[in-house]
Amino acid sequence: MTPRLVLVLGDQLSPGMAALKAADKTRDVVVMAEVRGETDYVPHHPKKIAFLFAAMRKFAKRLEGDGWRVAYARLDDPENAGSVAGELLRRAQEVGADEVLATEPGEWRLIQALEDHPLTVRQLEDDRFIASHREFGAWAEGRKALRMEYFYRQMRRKTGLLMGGAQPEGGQWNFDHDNRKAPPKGLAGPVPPRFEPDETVKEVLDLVEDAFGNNFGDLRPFWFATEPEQAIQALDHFIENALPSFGDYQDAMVTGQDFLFHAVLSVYINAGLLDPLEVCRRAEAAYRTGDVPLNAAEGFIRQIIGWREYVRGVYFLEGPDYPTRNTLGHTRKLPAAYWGADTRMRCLKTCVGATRREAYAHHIQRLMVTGNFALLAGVDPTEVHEWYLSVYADAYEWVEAPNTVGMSQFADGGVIASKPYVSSGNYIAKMSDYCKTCSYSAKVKTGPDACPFNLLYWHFLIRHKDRFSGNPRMAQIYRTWERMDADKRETVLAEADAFLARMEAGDLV
Ligand code: FAD
Ligand code: DLZ
Ligand code: SF4
Repeated sequence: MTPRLVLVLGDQLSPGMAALKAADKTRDVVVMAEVRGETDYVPHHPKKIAFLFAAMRKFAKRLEGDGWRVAYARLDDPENAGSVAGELLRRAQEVGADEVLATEPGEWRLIQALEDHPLTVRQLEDDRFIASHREFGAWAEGRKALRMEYFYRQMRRKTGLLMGGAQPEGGQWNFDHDNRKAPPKGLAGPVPPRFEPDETVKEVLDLVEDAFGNNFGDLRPFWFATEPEQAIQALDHFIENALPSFGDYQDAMVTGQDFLFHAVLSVYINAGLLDPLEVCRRAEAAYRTGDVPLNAAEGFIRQIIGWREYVRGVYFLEGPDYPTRNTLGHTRKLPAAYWGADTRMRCLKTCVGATRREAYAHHIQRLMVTGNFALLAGVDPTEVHEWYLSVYADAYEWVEAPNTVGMSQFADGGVIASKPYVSSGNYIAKMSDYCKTCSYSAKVKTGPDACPFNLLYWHFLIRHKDRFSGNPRMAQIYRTWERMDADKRETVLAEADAFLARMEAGDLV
């Protein structure tokens, strides 16, 4: 029988992928490829590229050990066709195939490339998720607003996670009010396990250093897990050492603590090294044995079966134009500080520094520091989107775009967020220790020492007054503005304009 090709992408490293399940190892040939088309569509962090290449090479070896024929292209293979579509064509000619089995990619760009491909490509739904496209579509159908909380409850019922019969464990669906504590002095979390590079990883590190050494981000030290057994070790370590405090300090930000009590597992879950449901079952088991409090287990499980599934549903429901939306009409260029240029804003400097070192920042750093600042400053959301897609090791468009374009930049006009996630310096001062060493002051509202977040907060709200003043959840904020002295209001807006002008001129701000 004519062989078929079985496409396995860099973030499809699970043995149970739909395309592999549908294929026949005695007949078909698996195609995997390190290609410029994927490494260069945005300038990915070198750690992200190294992680994927190393994990891909190890996955390919396992498939071979399992009896599959694998046609694997390394980045420096002279015959490398340079793109996923090109590699499929090349391999089809090599083995005489004219049909491809693929698992649907997590990005419209690639879905389109497979649809337009000259070979016949069957794209099978990626069933590593709890909700199928059809299920999410049915849930969304006819709803005025797609609020995560209601979808999450459906996922709890479906999976049975933290359920006591038909009722949620502890009598409540959501324990968020017990979470989000401000960090006490000296708060420190456990460090995730670090995996020493083996020969495969070392070889990839050298390649990535040569080929992507100029990309933003530190390649070394490289310590990510690159195979499932290591990722399981990272999961066990998290559940034992960090999960018990996960809920309490989920929103805290502490200098020198890049990870606090976060899982640092998205990089593995999104590439297929860990199964999301299995991760949740282990967290639930730790709650049932009394090792983890309910607010922590529930908070963590909600992120995975709630937020993660929900943002994916939105990405596919909204369609290919979603990442380019710009409802607020923002056009400013992304400030150079996002690529490591010096800034006096300690919070921004710290979060970009962690991003550069680790290809990681936790949710509140992404949302309330880098995201918040870009939104307040009116940065073009497409530039913001491309930055997040580049710099984080866990970033693929299906999960990154709804979080950035939707949740963080409100560029989708409120599909995901019911109001924009903006705050003045107060929030960062409360939830972090960054302001203590900043050359601005979060307590100061105007003048040379005023925290830029304080100035830009009002600037944003006034720029978009027509859109937001009618939002019942924001009415109180606008009333506060109206009560402010007229001279002060004028000063705030003039100083915000001056700050933005200095930033655009490349001054140190
Ligand atoms: P934890 O905080 O420990 O959470 C546990 C798990 O829950 C994560 O591993 C992840 O699988 C899941 N999760 C938590 N929040 C979300 C969320 N909002 N959306 C989807 N899954 C979630 N997450 C990505 O996986 N890839 C991205 O490219 C990405 N881009 C983001 C961009 C912005 C602007 C924002 C605000 C958030 C983004 N997130 C993204 C969501 C979140 O910040 C990361 O999932 C989280 O920081 C990963 O670190 P962790 O594993 O330590 O997560
Ligand atoms: C992110 C990425 C990178 C940097 N490189 C590759 C690659 O060389 N080969 C590959 O198959 N996949 C890579 N990926 C992951 C893809 O970009 C990802 O599959 C799509 O963005 C869809 O999620
Ligand atoms: Fe950031 Fe403002 Fe605090 Fe400085 S004072 S760290 S700019 S929030």
